[in-house]
Amino acid sequence: MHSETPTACYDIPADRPGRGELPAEDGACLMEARKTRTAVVIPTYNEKDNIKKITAAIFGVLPQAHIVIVDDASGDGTGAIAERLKDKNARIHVIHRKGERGLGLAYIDGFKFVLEHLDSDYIFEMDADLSHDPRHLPEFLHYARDYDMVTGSRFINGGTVQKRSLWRATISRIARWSVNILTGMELTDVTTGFKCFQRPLLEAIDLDEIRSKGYAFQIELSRIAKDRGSSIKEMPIIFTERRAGHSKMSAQIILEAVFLVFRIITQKLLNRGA
Ligand SMILES: Nc1nc2c(ncn2[C@@H]2O[C@H](COP(=O)(O)OP(=O)(O)OP(=O)(O)O)[C@@H](O)[C@H]2O)c(=O)[nH]1
Ligand SMILES: [Mg+2]
Repeated sequence: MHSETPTACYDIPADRPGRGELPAEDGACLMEARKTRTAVVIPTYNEKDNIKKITAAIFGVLPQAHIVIVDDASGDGTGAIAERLKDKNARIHVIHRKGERGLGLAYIDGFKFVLEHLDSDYIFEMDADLSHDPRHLPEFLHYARDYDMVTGSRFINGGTVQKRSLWRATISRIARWSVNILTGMELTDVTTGFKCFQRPLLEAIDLDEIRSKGYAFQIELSRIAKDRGSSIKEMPIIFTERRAGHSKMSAQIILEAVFLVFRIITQKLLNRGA
């Protein structure tokens, strides 16, 4: 369910230029966001320099939120730091995953934890590396009242990518074009990991059916939401390249995304033929 009529302070003019400032300063919207029951799921793998900063920044905006850190046995001690943060704040929860590592697998465990143990009406996914600015959270929540899924886009009007290297920008552009052309997703930012879901959407999805383990998870989840006829809102975000820690991007992760695209195409053709 969604209404096209702007309802409050975060409505963004279509011609808004790439902006350097964030809108979370709006007191009324911030107060509104702070009344929501919200959980933020953060997957971590070797994020020792970021995990404390990102949790503090989230609580700075939404003190009532629950934060679920899903760590994949990081070798740099991220899991132990997360445990210490949890001891100081009952709203922090930590899942220590063992066995096969993967961003998608971590998100699935994080979502299941929220659905099982927390009463959150809105559930976010967000990176730990400070690329996603928590000051966007109230704006997501504003839209999430009306849309099943709100997804942050770096590439629509008003969105920006700061400090991106040329090769990352090129890979990202090729990925975006091919996924959209080949699968008909019609999203400007198919691989974004900054999203907010209404609880009923995640409850309705069979999370165990998601097969992507790496970044392809983002594409697969958006695809599932779209196939279900969910209402989706893309919202501009300011994305800043990570300053600390290392990227986990690998050839294997890119290949998985390529195979997912072909899986979606095959499925579409089979459905057409049936
Ligand atoms: N639990 C878990 N988290 C992961 C895994 N791979 C990546 N992450 C986390 O997923 C988020 C996104 O990963 P990044 O490495 O930042 O990916 P990226 O944004 O494409 O790459 P950067 O250019 O380094 O920012 C971060 O919070 C990572 O710590 C994994 O295998 N397991
Ligand atoms: Mg990152």
